[in-house]
Amino acid sequence: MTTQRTQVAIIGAGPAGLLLGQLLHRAGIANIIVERQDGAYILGRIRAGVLEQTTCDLLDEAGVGARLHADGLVHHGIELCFGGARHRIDLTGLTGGKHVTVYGQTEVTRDMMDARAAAGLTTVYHAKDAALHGFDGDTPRVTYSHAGAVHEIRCDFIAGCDGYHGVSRASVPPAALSIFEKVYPFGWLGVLADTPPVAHELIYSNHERGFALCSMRSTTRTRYYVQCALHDKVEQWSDTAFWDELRLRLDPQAAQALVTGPSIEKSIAPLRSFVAEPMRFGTLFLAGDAAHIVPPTGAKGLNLAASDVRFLSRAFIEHYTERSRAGIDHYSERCLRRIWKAERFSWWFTGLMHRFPETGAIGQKLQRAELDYLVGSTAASTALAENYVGLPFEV
Ligand code: FAS
Ligand code: PHB
Repeated sequence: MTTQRTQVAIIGAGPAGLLLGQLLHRAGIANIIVERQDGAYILGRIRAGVLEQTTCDLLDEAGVGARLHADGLVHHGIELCFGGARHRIDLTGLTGGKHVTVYGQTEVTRDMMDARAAAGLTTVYHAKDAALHGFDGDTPRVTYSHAGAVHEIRCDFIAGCDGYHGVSRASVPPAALSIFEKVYPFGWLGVLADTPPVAHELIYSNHERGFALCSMRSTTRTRYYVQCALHDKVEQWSDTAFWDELRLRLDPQAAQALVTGPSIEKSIAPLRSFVAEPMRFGTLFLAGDAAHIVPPTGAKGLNLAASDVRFLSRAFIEHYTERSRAGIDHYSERCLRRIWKAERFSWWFTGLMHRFPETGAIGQKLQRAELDYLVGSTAASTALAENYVGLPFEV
């Protein structure tokens, strides 16, 4: 067995792990990332598309914001489509000047991978059977197998950035965890296509046939979603079937303007609300999807991962530079205060925009009444807008 020594061992080279590694490196804190897939596989996963300003600020702090500012699309509003018409929510006007940036998670991940490689930092791809040891004490270790050999990393801390299906949360004694979970009775069928966006801003549609979302990655690449049955399989959905269904769920103008084309990616994602508390166990810290999942309606998943990393990187920096444990000791409670507000917003927006057959005709009537109230009330629209652009950090 080979043995390496570092200060922070990071499990997972998704957005949370890469961003944490980059911020620690810039603060002079040594770290190694252990990732079970390879970079191409990670970049092939099509996920988030909307970044909060605080996430963009953190990417700048990490020194990886150049392409984001060059290619990202600044959006000052979103549109809600219901009853055959679209209603704009003026995000910037309602939040005193804030906005969101449309820039795909794939590109965020690529920028961080490139920066990590340029800095010569260690990312072990194809690392199998990662296991966490000794995190209930002060000498945590990570072991993994790679290229037919077993390797060990001795470290001061372990950051579990390995997502919902990762090994980190699974390594915590179940009795030490409180799990909160809600599974939604439908999924999102997503399509990526090299077509021009149907509108300048995102369209969230509540339709009796189901939810639809018109998003984008650039002015020439689009990302669309339709709510689908939980047991649907991608193979059941031809491109034509997808485009026809999307068109049916949009207002006449958008349906007319929709430019279709061959899908370059097509996938179905389940929707759940999930939180594991607490997020710290001795010298193991969970961040991102390893600790929480939101339904993507509110575009919070990636942004919450970034906010966890903001707290965690600052905690480690305080520990090493100021010999302070305040950030470490308060990490979990600080993250969870922000996480639960994003969970609430994502749950509320999902409940408002999707078709829930079990709530019957009155359910749709109540949704329509809330939508009519929302677009007609400055107070209600402001509540949506300030959550969508991202609530301010409390500490
Ligand atoms: P990630 O899951 O991205 O990364 C975890 C990494 O850990 C992966 O690379 C994985 O291979 C690795 N790993 C796992 N187990 C390991 C092990 N045992 N050893 C080593 N490595 C291991 N968010 C939005 O805001 N909008 C969206 O539209 C959206 N769509 C999504 C669609 C899907 C199918 C999924 C799953 C998520 C979606 N999300 C969306 C949320 C998504 O963007 C996450 O919030 C984001 O990827 C979180 O980043 P990480 O916490 O880094 O986790
Ligand atoms: C996306 O572009 O993938 C996207 C945008 C907004 C959401 C969810 C997904 O709420």
